[in-house]
Amino acid sequence: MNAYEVNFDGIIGPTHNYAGLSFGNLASEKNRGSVSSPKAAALQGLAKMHRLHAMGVKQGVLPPQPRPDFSFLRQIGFDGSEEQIIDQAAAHPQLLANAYSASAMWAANAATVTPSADSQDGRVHFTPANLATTLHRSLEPAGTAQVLRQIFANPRRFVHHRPLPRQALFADEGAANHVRFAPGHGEAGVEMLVYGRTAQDGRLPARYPARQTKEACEATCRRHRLAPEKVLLVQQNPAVIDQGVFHNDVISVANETAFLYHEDAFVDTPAVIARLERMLGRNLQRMCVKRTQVSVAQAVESYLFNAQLVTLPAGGMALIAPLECRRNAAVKAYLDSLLTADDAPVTAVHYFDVRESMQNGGGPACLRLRVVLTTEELAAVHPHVLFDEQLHAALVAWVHAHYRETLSPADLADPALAHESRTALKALEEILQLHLQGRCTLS
Ligand code: SUG
Repeated sequence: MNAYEVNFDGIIGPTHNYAGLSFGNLASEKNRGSVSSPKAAALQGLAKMHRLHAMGVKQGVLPPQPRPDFSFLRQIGFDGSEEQIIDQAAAHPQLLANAYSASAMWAANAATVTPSADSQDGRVHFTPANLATTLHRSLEPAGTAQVLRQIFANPRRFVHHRPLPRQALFADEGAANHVRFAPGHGEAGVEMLVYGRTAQDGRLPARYPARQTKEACEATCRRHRLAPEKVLLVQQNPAVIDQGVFHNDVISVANETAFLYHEDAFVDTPAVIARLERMLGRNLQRMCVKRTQVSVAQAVESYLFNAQLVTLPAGGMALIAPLECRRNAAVKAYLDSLLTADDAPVTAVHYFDVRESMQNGGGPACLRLRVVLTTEELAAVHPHVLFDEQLHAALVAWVHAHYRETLSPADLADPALAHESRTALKALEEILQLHLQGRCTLS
């Protein structure tokens, strides 16, 4: 089956800021209160998409969500006009920051997606993540569902599930904890879902939250009609969660049968690898990073595993790594060694500046949602979100027209920001031909 992996990157929204909202995400905590640059952030994201597109990798975009989320602010008791709501909420800066978060940029947490080759009904399945663990991210699922339904509209090809119940037992963070292995994108594969906790087992991180449950993974597999013998549920190592690995994509990444992972990624990592190879019926192209090569702390600092591992149209695989990997001597040495190894599948490493996102704990892989599509499915995608030179130029011009150079936490109290953000999204609706304002009831 002819199929492609399309990377749908979240466009970084005009209210991108550093509010320290994610406990257990070390970068978010460290940069709380820093001044952000929404314009630089969005341009960095677009530059990454542009370069991947130029490399021949299929690329799409997902829009930012309307922020601040006025329906949330009304729900928690602020009322009156838009200005009055912001004025009241400004007395509770943390609540206002939650309403203003541009966190939908991290599209790897938007949804879990199963390609049609893996689902028993031959359709592509989407479950928007409920993101139940953090308040700011729990505001995303309705907007995400609305957008995914518009982009993947044909019910003969695409199935949209509702987010799982927004409750601790079903806490779900989407594709960041979902890893697919297959000999080729279009072939049936094995889906590995990684959880941090389960109601049946007492092993928990001691310090930081485990954001994904086994129960959520099981529910997703049932809904997506995955054959049980093609699913592996794996527990993330609680000790690495406590070192800042809040999603699996901060400690492992796979593409086709290539697997880059840290030896401490899972509870009993060697057993996970052995089971995967049995289920796949073939060997993985293993790139196991030892703690003597790169410690978990260095992995979290550099976001080595939050690289994108992509198949190049001309053959080989490229690793799309954050610049921070080049600056870390141990990580750089490891990546250099990959390129010279005879049997490593990685044929190129490209370093990208996504610093504005990195400072909130989001690397190159966090910024994209992988969707494997056959030629026919790709033809059924809303065409205005598929990346080309024209869309790139339109989005760059749009960012220059609507984004602030800088944003400090105090700026969130300025009602002008809400109006700017809304004007920007209205203009984006025209460019992408999408309806984005559904949840935002501005007076
Ligand atoms: O959920 N940061 C995001 C980063 C998400 C990274 N995604 C993946 N690993 N796939 C999070 O913790 C910080 C927002 C703030 O503090 O202002 C934030 O939400």
